Amino acid sequence: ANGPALTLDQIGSHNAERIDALAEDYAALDRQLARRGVDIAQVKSAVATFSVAVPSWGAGRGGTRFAKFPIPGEPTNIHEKLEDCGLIQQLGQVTPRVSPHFPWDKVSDYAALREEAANLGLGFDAVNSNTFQDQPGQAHSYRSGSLSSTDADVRAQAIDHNIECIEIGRQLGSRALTVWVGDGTNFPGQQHLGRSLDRYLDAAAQVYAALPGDWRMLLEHKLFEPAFYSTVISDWGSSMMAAQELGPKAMCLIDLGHHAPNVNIEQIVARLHKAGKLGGFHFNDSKYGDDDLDAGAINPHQLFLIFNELVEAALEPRTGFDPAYMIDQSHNVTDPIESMLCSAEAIVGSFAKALLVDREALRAAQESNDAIIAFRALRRAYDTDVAPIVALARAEAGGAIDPLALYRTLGWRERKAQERNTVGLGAGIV
Ligand code: LRH
Ligand code: MN
Ligand code: MN
Repeated sequence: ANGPALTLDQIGSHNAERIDALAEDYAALDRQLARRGVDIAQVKSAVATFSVAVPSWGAGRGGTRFAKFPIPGEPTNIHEKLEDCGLIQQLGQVTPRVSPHFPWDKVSDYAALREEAANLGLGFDAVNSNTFQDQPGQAHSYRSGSLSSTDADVRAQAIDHNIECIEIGRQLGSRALTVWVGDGTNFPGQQHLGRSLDRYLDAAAQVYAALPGDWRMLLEHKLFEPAFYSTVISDWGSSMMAAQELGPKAMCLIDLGHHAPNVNIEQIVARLHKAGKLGGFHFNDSKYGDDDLDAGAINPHQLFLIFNELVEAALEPRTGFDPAYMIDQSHNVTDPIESMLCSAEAIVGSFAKALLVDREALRAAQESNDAIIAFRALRRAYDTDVAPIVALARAEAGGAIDPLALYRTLGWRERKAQERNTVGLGAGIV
């Protein structure tokens, strides 16, 4: 079996060259934060406990409806994807789990796959089902929907697939099923808006019934694409309604790109938390739609505000508050390993910044309706460069002080280009 890609020596000598400068920056930040009444060590230990899962599908180069431009050495199957994710984890030490997608990641022996991942230092996060595409040899088409189809045989096939995903996830040590359906319409009148939701709820309840006791079912809403007039689970309202109807194990998952432009996502976080239904995230960023750009690349302030709500939520936890953090991105122009390293850093950095908010000052300003001081409490935290905290936490966990720089010295893609099959050209999201 393949073991870790990097030797401890490689990381050790990389860090040795950088640790003195990092220690200086950390000490300066320590003094600055101490003046603000913040204990840097506490922030660093909270950062050290944070993790976010990477998507198996994000390890390959993404594409659009128009084209995909593969790179030499990109992974072509789950084994190679795990290898790349293992390297990301070794370098960054914040992404110890992979979220798989089925049937894309289908293999014949899942116990062996779990072991293969473990040898690379990885576990598995939520399993994602796929009833938004037809697969070769499939009995019924999803062209008119899946869990909400008007055809009972199609619904049964979609239910079976989700139950099969749970079964696979069980073998992989996963504890959540993420369900996103592409179901919806392109024309007013195409489907009965109420009845399609009823059919979805009925079918989803059959999937829910197959969940093991300690599992969660994460419902992912999305307002458009591939359906461009209406989708069945279009927004957090429909998602929450469905989660409430299904039961306590059903929770809502927020994919940041699945909203109309300028929607206040941080408020959605607060609302779902209030209802005890905040299940998890697919982190990414977007400018126009479900762009699947790298987390924090377009609107890092929004990412910070979302983490600010998560820190608030943790201070007033509801039953079952334990959101699943996952990345969901499409890397069309970058090396996916580099994108995921940088995105994970942006995500954990936003968390670190949210921890710096002076909550007492914020609360007092909120209570006295002092808008500018309330905003300043947030802005001060957002403006702080937390890189030394994140880098030191990473180095102490065994990762690289500058993961991207170390990755660039490895010649990883060049080596993999010799070993791996070439990816075919063509359109497609993965
Ligand atoms: C849908 C989505 C969903 C899918 C993934 C490939 O847009 O965000 O999470 O499973 O993309
Ligand atoms: Mn998603
Ligand atoms: Mn999406």
